[in-house]
Amino acid sequence: SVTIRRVDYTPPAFAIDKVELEFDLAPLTTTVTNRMQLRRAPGASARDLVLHGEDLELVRAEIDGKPWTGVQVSTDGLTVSNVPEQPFELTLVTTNRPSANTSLSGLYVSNHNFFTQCEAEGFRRITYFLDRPDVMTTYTVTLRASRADYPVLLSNGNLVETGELPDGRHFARWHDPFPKPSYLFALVAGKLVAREQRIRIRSGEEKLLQVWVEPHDLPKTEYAMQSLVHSIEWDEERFGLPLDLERFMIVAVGDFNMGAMENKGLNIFNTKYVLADAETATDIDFSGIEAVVGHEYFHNWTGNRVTCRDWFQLSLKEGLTVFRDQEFSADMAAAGGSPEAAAAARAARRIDDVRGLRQNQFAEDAGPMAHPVRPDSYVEINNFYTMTVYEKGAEVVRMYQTLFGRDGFRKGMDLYFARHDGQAVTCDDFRAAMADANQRDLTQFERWYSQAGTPHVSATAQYDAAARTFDITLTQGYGPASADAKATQKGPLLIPFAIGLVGSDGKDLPLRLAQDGQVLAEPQTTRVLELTETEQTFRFVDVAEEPLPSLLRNFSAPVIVSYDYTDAQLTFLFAHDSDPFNRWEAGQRLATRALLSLADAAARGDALSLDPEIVAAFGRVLRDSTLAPAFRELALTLPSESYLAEQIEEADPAAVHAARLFFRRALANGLRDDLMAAYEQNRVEGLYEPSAVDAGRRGLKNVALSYLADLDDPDDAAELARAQYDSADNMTERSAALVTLLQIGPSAARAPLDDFYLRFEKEALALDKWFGMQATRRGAPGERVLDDVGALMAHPAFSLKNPNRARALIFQFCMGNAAQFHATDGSGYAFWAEQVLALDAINPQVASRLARSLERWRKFTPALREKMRAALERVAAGVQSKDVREVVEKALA
Ligand code: B3K
Ligand code: ZN
Repeated sequence: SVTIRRVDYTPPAFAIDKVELEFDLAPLTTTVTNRMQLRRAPGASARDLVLHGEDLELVRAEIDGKPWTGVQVSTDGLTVSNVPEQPFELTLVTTNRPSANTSLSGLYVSNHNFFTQCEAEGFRRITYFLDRPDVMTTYTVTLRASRADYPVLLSNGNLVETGELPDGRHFARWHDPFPKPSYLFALVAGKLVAREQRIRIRSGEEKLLQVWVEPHDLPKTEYAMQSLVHSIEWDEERFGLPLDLERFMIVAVGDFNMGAMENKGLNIFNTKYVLADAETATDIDFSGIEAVVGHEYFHNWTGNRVTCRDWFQLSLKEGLTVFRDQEFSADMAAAGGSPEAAAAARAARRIDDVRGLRQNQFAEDAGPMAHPVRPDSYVEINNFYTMTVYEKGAEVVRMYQTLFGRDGFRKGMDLYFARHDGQAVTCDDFRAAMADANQRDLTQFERWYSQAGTPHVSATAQYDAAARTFDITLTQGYGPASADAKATQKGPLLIPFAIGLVGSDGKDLPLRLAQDGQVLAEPQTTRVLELTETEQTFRFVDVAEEPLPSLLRNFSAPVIVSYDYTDAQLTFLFAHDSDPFNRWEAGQRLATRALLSLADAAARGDALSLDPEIVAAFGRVLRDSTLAPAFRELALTLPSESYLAEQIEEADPAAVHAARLFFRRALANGLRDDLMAAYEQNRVEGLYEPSAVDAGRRGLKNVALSYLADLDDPDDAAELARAQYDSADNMTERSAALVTLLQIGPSAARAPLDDFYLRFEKEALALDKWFGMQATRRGAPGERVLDDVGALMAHPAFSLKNPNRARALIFQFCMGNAAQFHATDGSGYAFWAEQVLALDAINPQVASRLARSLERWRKFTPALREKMRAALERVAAGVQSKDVREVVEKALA
């Protein structure tokens, strides 16, 4: 397979002044007529024009209206030889086969309707083109199809003409006035209906918003529409960025490879991120919709108006847009509450985001697929839509805001748009805008883009009572990494390191840094230190008592911090730290340390025990009614088994599972009454609302229920869960009750599981939950959940072709049920290999995601490792796609 390298970038040899596309849509064979106005790029002299194309049938080629015979078709494109010196018109007629397209890339059919997905390189499956993001042009698109079968015909931009054609066909013509790269092209055709809303933006212009779905789903579109309206308002308010088209459309599709796609003016969404009502969607689903609607909408500026020069720059749009959606979600959660409630809601969002980053991105960064935020090479670009590019990329963007403040960040954004609107640019251009707008040299900051691996910062402290000084020494470096990742690690990073000093009364001490020289009018209680050297000491002066440092507040940089806290110190911070993130973090450190030593004991076969002080510390937070329920829920949620395994040199998933279960039981037995009280006090009465406050209460209540189910005697919990299931008027309560019953045991869950199925038989997204909760069920000792998964694969409602369904059952088992997946007999790995190969033949992008669940195989005990290697080798021997091949070859290398 061919490796594409960033250093090999060359500008395109041709420019496309405009393009007109005509589609004669039919499921078996669709004909595309593509008329491009081409010219040589300045300074370019190539005789031949080389276009990308895949799985296309060329019918005809013309230049300036005359047949052109100098064309050569290959498996990945078309070469047009000896094209004219002067600008010319190239017409290409091709056909493709939408209903046979199971890859869901390019033009495909889902439930009898047509959809497209072009990012990253799907447009070349629609027509021959310069399918690269730095070729931007304006599109006029004519869609022709049977009116009866495809009454709705949509594409990017503005609708300019519609009309009738012979034989029951009709057409619609769309024009997008904004030049765009081909990956942002989209069309949709079919039997769809729209929820519509008109809004007036700040300029006074009126805009039409539409959310298109299948007719029976129309009642489930209210929240998506509301989220879109909020997104538009927020981007004008926070960044001064208006909606630039007359209309903005969202379309939902049931078969989709990922979450959603930001096609200009015509976002296409996985139904999962559009459809919701109280009965079928959980609080988490609602907040996912808000985040993804926001994310795709925000791409309109960060991605579409300013796009990427090449795919190595992907984080330019993705890291920035994730950061924007995180800020949007935090602002939405905080809206309307008291300052304290707002701060708590914000903190809960931050904790959630960081937990995801640490659990998944840190593991990626330590494994064989580790790559910098701006990768240096790839075989298949679709494999690089990663946690590193997205989530670590978002942290990198967040660091500019941490360094320069909100206003400084906004200045940088304004300059970025002033310089680059309408262009395809690089991560360096973004960094330069931030640097220039804030008059800062950000040369060193570049390393955040080019170095792979998670930085480690270790801290040591020294208090001098006589001199009243407190010295904190920070040392940065990297942990173990692959040779490729190591090769990128060239020097120290600029790390914004937020710190507070906590006094013996639990309150923050005022901070004065020695190098400041003068007393600040308002002494700060959190200070962002700028760590730039490998080792650096910062001195605080006038420190009245020996403080406890609160390190990396609000997770000010995506690093791992080590400091030699005692359990008592962590317990103190868990009870007092004014920074809610670090308050949560202290609990996580305390739990992680205990869990790792429990896992160690379990692996050795020793008896397990947990210090009652730790249970008591969690009890205090659980009972503290001054803390937001959402925060308490997060504080009570232990690090996942996969996160814990990642902290161990040679992980034994069974031991980790036993440790976590032991810890949960200790909390349940020790805090039974408090958990009961939390359950009772956080019932939410009245009409269901997916607000952050109500969701927080339900979350705490359901986490309490789940602990109660781990009591030695779970009968009370079972009764509560059954009652909750029966009386639930919303999916959050109903699914939490059912998951708890499954945790107690399959027999407790049998009846409600059947009820759930019958109730939601026709609701695809709810049925995904039904599959998912069975795949992630804990399983009694010696029980094989895989047997259930196998049986569910044969269920008439299961289909490997539908990505959501495959993810619900197969991915959930392989990625969300560590103890069962890593069964010592290797059955989980054999199942994985079989499913990766089966999916590979249908949909390489989906297969490749699943393939990644074995990439950390070297981290496990020798016995498991060998079985994993065998499974990887089996896939390597049978793989078809370069997507999966890249993943397994890198894993085995
Ligand atoms: N930009 C798309 C992702 C496309 C993935 C292609 N394999 C969605 C998003 O990040 O908003
Ligand atoms: Zn995105």
